[in-house]
Amino acid sequence: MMDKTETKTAQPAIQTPATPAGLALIPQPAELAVLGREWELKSGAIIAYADSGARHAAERLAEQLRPATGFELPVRPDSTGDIIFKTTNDSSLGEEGYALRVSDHVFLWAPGEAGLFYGAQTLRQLLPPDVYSPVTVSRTWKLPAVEIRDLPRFKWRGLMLDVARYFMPKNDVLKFIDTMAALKLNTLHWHLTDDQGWRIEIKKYPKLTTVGAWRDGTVVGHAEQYRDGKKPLKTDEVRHGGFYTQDDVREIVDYAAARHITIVPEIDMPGHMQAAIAAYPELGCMDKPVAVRTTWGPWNVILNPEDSTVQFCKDVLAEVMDLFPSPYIHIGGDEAAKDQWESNERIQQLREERGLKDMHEMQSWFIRQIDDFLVSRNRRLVGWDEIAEGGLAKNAAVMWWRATDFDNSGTQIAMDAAAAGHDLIVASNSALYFDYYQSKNESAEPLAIGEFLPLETVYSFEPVFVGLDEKTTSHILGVQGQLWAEYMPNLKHVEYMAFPRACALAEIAWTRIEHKNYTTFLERMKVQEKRFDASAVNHRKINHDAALTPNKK
Ligand code: TNX
Repeated sequence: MMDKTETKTAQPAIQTPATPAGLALIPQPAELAVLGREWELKSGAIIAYADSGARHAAERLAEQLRPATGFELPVRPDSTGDIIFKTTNDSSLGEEGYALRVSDHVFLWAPGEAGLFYGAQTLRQLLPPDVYSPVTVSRTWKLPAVEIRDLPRFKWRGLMLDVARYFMPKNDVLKFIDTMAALKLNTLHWHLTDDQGWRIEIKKYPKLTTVGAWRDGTVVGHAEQYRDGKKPLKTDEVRHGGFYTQDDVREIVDYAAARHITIVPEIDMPGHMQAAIAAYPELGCMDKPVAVRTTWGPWNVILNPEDSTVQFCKDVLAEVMDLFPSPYIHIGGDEAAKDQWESNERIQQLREERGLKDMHEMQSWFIRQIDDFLVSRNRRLVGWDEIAEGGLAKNAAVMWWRATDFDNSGTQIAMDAAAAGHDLIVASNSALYFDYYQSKNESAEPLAIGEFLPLETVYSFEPVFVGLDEKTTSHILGVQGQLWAEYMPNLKHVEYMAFPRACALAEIAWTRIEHKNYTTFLERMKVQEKRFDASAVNHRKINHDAALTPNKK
């Protein structure tokens, strides 16, 4: 029963989904047929893997099902069992696709381990939401008999997590990874450094963490009220900080990899570097030392562009590359104000020596040094879209945050980048900035950076928007939601801002446009909210009575 015939006969029966009642899959799969029966997971169930390539996925599912069911669920190398995993060479499923048939047993097949893992995540969603509970729930575990064939639309399905503004303990990061993986997201862009804190141990520069990981206080309330000297800055004077040791990083990277999540580390440069300059003042442009920053917002402190500073960045990145196998290394490049360069005689002299026209060219020069270094180590640079003007290696990727689908104002950035050979990750601040308010009624929400980004705006965002030419479209790797954490002091708060909007993101990233539907999404979210409750993931409750009235929540 486990031969190729089964794989083949599964295919023709399947129709495209209209989200049959009771199935609450997020993201919605490509093809789905409900067979009208039920299957029960019983305490004696055996999980089998038919070949060694299917072993990890089988073990991971057993591990995910044990806590809530309390079942032993032995995992065996076998081609028969109650839940059977098998790798196949069905290339129509792509690198990450899978097929799942639940009939008198569960059969899950895929060309690769990622697909088997995603199939197992779908299987979990077919079970009652209690299956996400970390403690045993005594009940029956029935699921509908179905046939599913599924594969993602985009290969970059990301969330950016900012742990520089507030340190997030290791176990919280692991929990966040679990929540992402259950939604078939596969990229965690980890913003590890910024003006307010340096969060990764670098052996060659110990002061980055002994000094740079700690700040003496945090601005009280909204930073905007102090901007331009409106009021004297008030901080809570509570020391805040923390960092990941290299062992912590390895553990987190492995944990993510086991869940098919690539962690893309970001070391932001040449701006957003005040924490490093606090640790090593010689990296900066000022005569006086600075402290790790205690407030938020764009800022003018910047690295100097000396060769020695470029070398520092390379040394840091060399250690980063030893820890992160990601093909992409993010070097920031955003919001680097040039006033400290403009007003500095030594830097003006450097600019002339290097034959550069202005300080924008100086920034490009800086980023290009780093690009060459990453390329020499077989990695690809990725940076915020400010880097796009700088003549980078063709395979550098651009994180396109100024993407706006409503007025095309950011379109040129993407077209120019694609014309220069760069891939794009759509990280639009008009649709994918999850640090923005979830309600127009700001006083009913926890303090946020500003703006308004309701769930429906996220859901209806189309990353391949009207106005992009074919070449640009072909360069879009995928999409990413941003969790800038200025106003998110802990995981609970990060989760509140992330969910449910990251569920909408998962559907943009995975589901084909013709299968997206906001009405059924909201229905499915009713069950997803129960899954979040069962796994103690904080989330902003959807007001289901008002949810279909746009922008009135
Ligand atoms: C801009 S968009 C930033 C971040 C802030 C964010 C807040 C970008 C590349 N940089 O430094 O945290 O706005 O929304």
